Amino acid sequence: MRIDILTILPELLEGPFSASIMKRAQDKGHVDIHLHNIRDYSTDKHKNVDDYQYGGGAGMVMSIEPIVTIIEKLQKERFYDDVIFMTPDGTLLEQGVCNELSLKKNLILLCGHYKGIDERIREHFITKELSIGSYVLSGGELAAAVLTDAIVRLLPGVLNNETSALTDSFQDNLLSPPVYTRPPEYRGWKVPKILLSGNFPEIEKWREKKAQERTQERRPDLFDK
Ligand code: 6GU
Repeated sequence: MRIDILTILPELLEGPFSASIMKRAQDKGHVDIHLHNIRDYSTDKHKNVDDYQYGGGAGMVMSIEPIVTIIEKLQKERFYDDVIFMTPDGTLLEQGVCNELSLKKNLILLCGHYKGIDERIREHFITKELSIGSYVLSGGELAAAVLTDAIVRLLPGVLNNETSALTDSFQDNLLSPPVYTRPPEYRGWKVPKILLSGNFPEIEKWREKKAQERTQERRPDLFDK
């Protein structure tokens, strides 16, 4: 899979992809992540990438030209399944969307900033708009990092059996049950006896019950699904 991220702050995205699972996924060739600095495509003499909005009002708007230049350059090189705009007014990101996107071959993620992007970019190039939650971030970069991480960990070969994405919270609309490791007792706080019993069918039942209780308590919206 290939992911091209269009941003005015590429340095914000270098960190999240240079460690742990995301780094290994790239090193092993499961994903190819390319960062593009929108400013490099500005033809403005000051390398501006934003401008005042027509009709007046506070807040700058990201200009159409540099963004269209990169998108069209990339689309000439290969077919893109989706051109995704990261914006707080997009569709709320959920596991199902991540699962679907993990099956695609090439994606473009555009990180929004300022008051937004010239609406004509959305009309003519954007195929999906995604938000990562009901709060406002300074820009779409961290959201793009979240989306990329959520997709990449689903790619075959990225996780091993032990960390398999199939047992993640949300894959079955259930939160994970509590987990414990050694020691069996710490300051008098004991690990539930059942987990030390070696009775695996009973342990599985216990985990299922705890997962259901936790989901009902914390995320009744998921439980109803
Ligand atoms: Cl995708 N962008 C911004 N700027 N804020 C957000 C968001 C995206 N998702 C939630 N808040």
